[in-house]
Amino acid sequence: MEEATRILSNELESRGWRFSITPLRRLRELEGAIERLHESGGLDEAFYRERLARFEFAPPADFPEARSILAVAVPQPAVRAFFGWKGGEIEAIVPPTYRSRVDADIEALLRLSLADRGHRFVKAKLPLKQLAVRSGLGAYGRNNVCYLPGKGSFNRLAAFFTDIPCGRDPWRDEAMMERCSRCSACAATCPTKCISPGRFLIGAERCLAYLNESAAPEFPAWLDPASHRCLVGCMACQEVCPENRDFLDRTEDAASFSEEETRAIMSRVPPDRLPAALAGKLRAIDLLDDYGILPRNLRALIAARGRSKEGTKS
Ligand code: B12
Repeated sequence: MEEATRILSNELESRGWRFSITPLRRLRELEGAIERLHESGGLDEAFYRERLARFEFAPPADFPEARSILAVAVPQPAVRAFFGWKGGEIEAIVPPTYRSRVDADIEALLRLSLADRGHRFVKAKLPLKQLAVRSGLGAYGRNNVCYLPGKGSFNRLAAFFTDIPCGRDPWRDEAMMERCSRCSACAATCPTKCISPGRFLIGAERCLAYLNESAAPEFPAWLDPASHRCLVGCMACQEVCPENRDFLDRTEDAASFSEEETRAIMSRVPPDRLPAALAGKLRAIDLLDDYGILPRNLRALIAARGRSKEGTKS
């Protein structure tokens, strides 16, 4: 094993992280798969332009020594935030992998493991699930999320161009977990029915995560108002998945917002006028940069809770 790979193996795997190293020439296949889907009309055009046209299938021009793609998978729990509201509290989940600050931890570790030993790495904007699956880190679930063997799907993915040599090429065909051919729990529970039996790809433009990550002022009229359970994203298809059973109880409490703070968020206090303590709490749940979507999402969450209470009474 190459020295750099051995060091990565020690440093990353001792933390429960997983990684793969793929030769750079596989970039063409990553790009080709997305292009083919796009050209065949398999992707909603607005979704493609907004989310997928940003991939960059080449290392930067100032990195001609790049030889491989390093993919890293880091386990992450969901976090819970509490929002004071009308004398009570609203619980809101921020699903695993929204905590983008872990990217800084990954880069810090790579600096220690690689850069300090004369290697270079540069963050790569690539289709990460495809890379993870095709480089052998995991397999697709029926819900289109990538699962690591024995570790479920609550893993944030990241990729880097590096100059470390690739030993054995790990490339393999795209694979779905065997269990998914006998299970349709995710499709049955998806609140927007974006997982459909006749097609492997989810209808991303209908996914609740797509809707509540967007900047649109309102949710579409067709969306069931009872769907909202998370502050952003959605847990439905992953929560019900038998492969995640052992990882559901790891949710961590991250922040408690007073009613005054909740009302400040809902009334769209401009980000630069947010009190420091409130900004700190939003940072603690990694949503300070996405603050603009929170008033709409919180309002929807509060309304959904109200409805479920009414439902319990009747
Ligand atoms: C755009 C995007 C979204 C969009 C679209 C999601 C989607 N399924 O494409 C929206 C906003 C809806 C979204 C939602 C979520 N996302 Co998102 N998202 C992304 C992003 C930026 C790109 C994903 C992408 O390439 N989509 C395009 C499709 C075409 O890619 P694909 O699904 O891999 O498609 C391949 C397969 O379908 C395969 N294929 C086609 N037919 C068949 C048939 C079979 C049998 C098989 C096996 C394969 C196969 O071919 C395709 C091309 O290779 C990535 C970050 C990144 N840079 O990659 C994060 C990312 C995929 N998201 C992530 C997460 C966690 C989520 C959510 C779970 C968040 C949440 N809790 O709400 C949800 C999950 C929704 C879902 N069920 O997929 C994680 C996934 C981590 C993981 N372990 O898999 C990523 C990698 C972010 C990260 N840094 O970790 N996301």
